[in-house]
Amino acid sequence: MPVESVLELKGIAKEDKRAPYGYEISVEEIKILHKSHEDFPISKKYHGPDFLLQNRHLYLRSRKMQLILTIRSRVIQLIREWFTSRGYKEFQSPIFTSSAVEGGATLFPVKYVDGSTVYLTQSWQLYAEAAIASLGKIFTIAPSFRAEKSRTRRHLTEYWHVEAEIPFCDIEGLMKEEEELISFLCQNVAKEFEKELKELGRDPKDLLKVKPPFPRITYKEAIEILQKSGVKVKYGDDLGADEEKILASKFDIPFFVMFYPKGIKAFYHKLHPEDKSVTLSVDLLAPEGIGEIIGSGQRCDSYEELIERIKEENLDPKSYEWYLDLRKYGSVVHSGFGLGLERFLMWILKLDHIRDAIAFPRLINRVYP
Ligand code: NSS
Repeated sequence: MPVESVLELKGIAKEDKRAPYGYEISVEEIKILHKSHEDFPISKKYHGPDFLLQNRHLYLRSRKMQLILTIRSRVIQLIREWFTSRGYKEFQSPIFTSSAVEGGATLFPVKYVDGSTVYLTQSWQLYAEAAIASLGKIFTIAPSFRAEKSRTRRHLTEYWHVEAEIPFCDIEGLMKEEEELISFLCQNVAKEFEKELKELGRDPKDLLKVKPPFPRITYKEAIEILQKSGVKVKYGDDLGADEEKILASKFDIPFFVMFYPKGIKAFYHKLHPEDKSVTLSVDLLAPEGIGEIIGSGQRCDSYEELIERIKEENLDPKSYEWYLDLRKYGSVVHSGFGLGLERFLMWILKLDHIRDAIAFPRLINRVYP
């Protein structure tokens, strides 16, 4: 029968250590359910990444994709378990939005039914900040969209975003939640998928090491470390994939980078009370050169400070009127984070490229199949 044909076999299953899955069937009866065409495009010979992406619908059947997508499915279950067991409610925000969360450069415009332009969401955050006043602490697992022009190993144009928003929580409390969630996921994946992780080239012991507290450095210290390593960066520069890679090679568990200057972080971050030139922002970077997996921070909760920041960033206060209202009525200290699911999987499963952390990757040059 051609490869990929579907057969129903009847017989006796016997344990056999030599068999790849530990059992062999001595077949007594065969029924052909489907005879495949002869020309299944994927064979044992080497295929380049473009060919496999073009045939992604069939490549999903490979052992590698099967392992990755199985663990991905379990990770999503574990995330829901972690949040709900801690009293978070699951909350959904719209995908069509009228304004930017993470800056205008990566917005995807969509022609709306009334002829106006709307955008695909970059993050649920602004809506989540409205919802916490009603629901308390909340989370979501939803797609986010970024028109990233950068062709790197860690950017998708559509990715799954695990986000949380927490009232009465400052940056300290926020980092505790993040390190506990990440450790919980690493511990459970390491224990449940020992064999599968090894097959993917990840030693489960690497993940068992991931326990709170995670190391912390400030943005300023990060710049000093980079300068000492000979990288040409100066205070105030954003950390790109290359800089993060160098930083991330110095740690073997995830670590926090705190207090980025306001010029390189979104308008919604609260300014540091002792140094208004930096924000109460914190990113979580994964080791082994992966870099940022979480972006997060304490939110600006003062009406006056927020409107000043919106103007400073040359944004239109009119588009953010409803968001400003949240600082007029019952504003509380609050914080939140966003974890890129595929970035996280890329790290824990030791994948070379983010595209393999999702079934049908959307990249700058690919939306087929
Ligand atoms: O832009 S982020 O750093 N932060 C936010 O969107 C906040 N508004 C989240 C929040 O506080 N609720 O993105 C968060 C994470 C980032 O750390 C990456 O892990 C992931 O989202 N991310 C991406 N993953 C894959 N591809 C692309 N293009 C991408 N952009 C961000």
